[in-house]
Amino acid sequence: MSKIRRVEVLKHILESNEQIAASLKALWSKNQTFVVNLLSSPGSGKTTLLEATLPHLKDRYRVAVLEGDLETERDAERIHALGIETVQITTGGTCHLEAHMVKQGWEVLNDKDRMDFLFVENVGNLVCPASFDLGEHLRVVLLSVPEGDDKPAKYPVAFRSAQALVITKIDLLPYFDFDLDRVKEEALAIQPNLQIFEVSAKTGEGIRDWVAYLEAVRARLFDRPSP
Ligand SMILES: Nc1nc2c(ncn2[C@@H]2O[C@H](COP(=O)(O)OP(=O)(O)OP(=O)(O)O)[C@@H](O)[C@H]2O)c(=O)[nH]1
Ligand SMILES: [Mg+2]
Repeated sequence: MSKIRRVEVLKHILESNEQIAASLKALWSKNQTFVVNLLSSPGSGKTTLLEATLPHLKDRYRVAVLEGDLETERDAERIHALGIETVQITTGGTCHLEAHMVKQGWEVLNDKDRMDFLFVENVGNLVCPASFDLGEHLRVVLLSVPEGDDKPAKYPVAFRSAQALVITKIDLLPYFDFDLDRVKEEALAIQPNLQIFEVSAKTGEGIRDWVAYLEAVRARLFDRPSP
């Protein structure tokens, strides 16, 4: 297994984020690479959700991960330990990923034109990443039980722009005053089409439904059955 590659992004001033995102999306769609953008506050469980998800996909699909962080390769090391090709994108202070950064990360993947799934873990932040299209096919917002059940209404942009909400760390429900119904109601008031999942990476609860959803959306999009 090759080592983790690290991309320190350069400023890109020639094309707008929208232009780059649109060209990436066209390319990924042509290659049938299903791209998933995960966004949430720091510590909501993005990397842990990937660690629980990827073992269900990696033997049947070609999978790669782009890890966005301000600093360090810690998340990339965790994914790389699963035997999955990973590129760490360090933004050097920028609180979100932009399409040109993702393009630079994707370009160094060994098998970039032959991926079935590409997961992008955005920088931990529930505000800024929501405003940047990365050309993804699916945007997923995570909300963990310890963060509190009032967050969808307080941070609506992330929830409005996503197609799926994953409520994480549900094994902690007995210890927090977290009203699942309230979260679902508020999130659906902001984005009525949200698909909502309740998962615990710790116990494995809900992971299979989440994985089945990812496979189904990919198959529907590219109009061919899962292998
Ligand atoms: N109890 C419990 N803890 C969890 C679960 N998922 C994640 N955690 C813990 O939450 C902490 C943060 O998880 P990460 O996956 O690193 O969170 P992240 O969203 O990737 O964080 P950033 O990349 O820094 O934004 C870790 O200590 C995890 O072990 C879960 O389902 N249950
Ligand atoms: Mg992480």
